Amino acid sequence: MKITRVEAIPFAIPYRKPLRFASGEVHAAEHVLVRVHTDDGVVGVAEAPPRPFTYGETQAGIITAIDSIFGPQVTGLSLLEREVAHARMSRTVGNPTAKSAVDMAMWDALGRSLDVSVTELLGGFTDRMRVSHMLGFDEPAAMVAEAEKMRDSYGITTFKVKVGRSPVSLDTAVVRALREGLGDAVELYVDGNRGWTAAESARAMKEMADLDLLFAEELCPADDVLGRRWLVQQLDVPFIADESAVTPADVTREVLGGSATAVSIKTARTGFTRSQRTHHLAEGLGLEVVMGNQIDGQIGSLCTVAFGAAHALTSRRAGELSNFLDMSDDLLAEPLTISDGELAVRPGAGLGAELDPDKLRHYRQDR
Ligand code: MUC
Ligand code: MG
Repeated sequence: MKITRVEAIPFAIPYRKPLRFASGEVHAAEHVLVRVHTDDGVVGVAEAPPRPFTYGETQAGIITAIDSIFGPQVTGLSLLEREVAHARMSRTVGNPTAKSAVDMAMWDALGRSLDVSVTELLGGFTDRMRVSHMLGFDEPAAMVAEAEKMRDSYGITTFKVKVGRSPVSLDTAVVRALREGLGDAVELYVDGNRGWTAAESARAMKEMADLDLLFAEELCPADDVLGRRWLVQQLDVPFIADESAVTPADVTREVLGGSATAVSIKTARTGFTRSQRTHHLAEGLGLEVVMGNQIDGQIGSLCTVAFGAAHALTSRRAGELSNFLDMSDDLLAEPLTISDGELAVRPGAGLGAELDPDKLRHYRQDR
């Protein structure tokens, strides 16, 4: 169970439909496949999705960080020494998706070595999660049509609506159209990706007070410390910290500072080892948790559902598990399927992510 090598492979898969939100837009999944090899011939996999507009990481930067820092730090360790790996990688500030992909590929390799699933290793609470679909910026009619398609084709009944545009009426009109078009049976929440000011957020939330929202996420920047605290205090729904709370320490700071009352856990940026810490912290503080999506492909979505299904708190709410539906293809030999609004954990060892070698050959960018 000793790590002999860590590979970081760039690949690119176009999106069928770009996703647009207040902090950026995505047209192609230019991600990094990470493979952790062991001396027993076991290979663990994970996927790092660079989000330059959120964390400053790029595809080339992730590869360099893994090849030159994180890969060498874990090579020679046993898969059972995940806390040593975490301590070594944590010495470097930032680079959350690079570190997380290495961490998750180690857990996958461990599951494969022990012949148990990662969900069982982490906690084994359940084997599936309800799915929340993310709706990117568009006209109200197009966003309603997209939500109806997701409900009718996949049984999805929870939607996260991207907001944060000016004037706020552009977005409040969308949320109203969704509630009127889809009725009371669906769950709706909003994510501003820091696009509004605290005052715009307050105005928008007042305008939407009758729309029965579940949560509000990162409507304004956490750097506007007093404005954000003022906003959060007047809301009657939990306020989710997403990109403002990458590490467990960030979560503590945001929550104790009154700037958030719930947390988004994204395995793409906290792996499994750090996500466990955030989960335990959320449980201790009594926070709602949503399993978020960093616009992951299918391997990343398997990581999210593997972690989310492992605990009661992380599987209570619908998880953001459907962004891969917007991609034109993927690397898995057997594609993920969402039915009756749920995504199941893959049975079998590790994450159950078997890659299609032809697809990897086709989409990889390094040869
Ligand atoms: C989200 O929840 O914000 C958009 C940017 C990112 O890093 O993740 C997505 C979704
Ligand atoms: Mg968010």
